[in-house]
Amino acid sequence: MTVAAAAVWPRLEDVVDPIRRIVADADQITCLAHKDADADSLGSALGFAQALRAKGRIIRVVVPEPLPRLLEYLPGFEMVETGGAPLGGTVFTFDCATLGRFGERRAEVERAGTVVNIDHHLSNTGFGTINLVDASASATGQVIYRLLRELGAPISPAVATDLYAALFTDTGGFRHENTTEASLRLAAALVAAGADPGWVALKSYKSRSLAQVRLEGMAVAQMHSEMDGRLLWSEVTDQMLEQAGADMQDSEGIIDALQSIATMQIAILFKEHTADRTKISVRSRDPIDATDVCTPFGGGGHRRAAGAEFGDPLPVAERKVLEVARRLIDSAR
Ligand SMILES: [Mn+2]
Repeated sequence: MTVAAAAVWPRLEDVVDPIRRIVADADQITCLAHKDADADSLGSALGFAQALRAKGRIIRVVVPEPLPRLLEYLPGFEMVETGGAPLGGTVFTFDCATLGRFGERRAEVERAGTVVNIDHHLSNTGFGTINLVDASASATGQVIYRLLRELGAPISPAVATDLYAALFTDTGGFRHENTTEASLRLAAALVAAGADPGWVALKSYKSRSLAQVRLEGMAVAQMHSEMDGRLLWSEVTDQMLEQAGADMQDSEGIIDALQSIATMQIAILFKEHTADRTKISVRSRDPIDATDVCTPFGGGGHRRAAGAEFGDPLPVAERKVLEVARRLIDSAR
């Protein structure tokens, strides 16, 4: 169950002064994206970091392992660290709803002196010292843009490009239901500030490797359809990765093929990370909430896109999740 907690979050104007003080006083600031970082999380972190660097602050950008190499087009990507030095005393987090999103960095976030949690997930648990959560924002990048403007930080073409990529991809190229007047107006402002929409679209959706497309072909070819096509699911196994010459990062995008089918109410991609570690990506259409498929297993996300991680082998995870999905579709009839 998602709880309508949005009203209790402090507003931007209530937290901007404390954030301004934190930025001014910190010896070093670490910008932390979530594991399996997407362009919203990492683009927000990189955009924020570069804007504050321009103000002379010492900033690091850290991502839990592994390095998300598909995002190397984001301006500033060369500053991204995985592993290495521990997080500093002041940590900003981007697009992370729960502490579970930090993977092996979780304990460090819990120990950090000050955590500024910036996000747009309704399900955010408010783990920060300061929480700037706006569930009405289409992307965390949108929240970052407003914050940077309030802080009087410059929006350079590099910052604009990172935030545009965040907004563009979290709205599925301005096709998802979270595309709003505000997000389209922000897109125009970011283009005015130097983002190139054609280039970001090329890098986001038209720069795939052969291995990625081959892997998608395999996953689509063996897709399962149940309940008159309402439930669509497939899997990526270790063996498929080997056959396609791909790695798990290349499975990005397969779920989009599944969710493009007209009858779809729930689409699920099961990913075999290790023999006893499975991850799922879930998409849904009305009246089904994708988070309802994932929260029973400790996952979460948004109404239309969610995920979860299991300490189970692939077949076990499939059995558990498909049971929940079938029940949700049954009760939605
Ligand atoms: Mn996001």
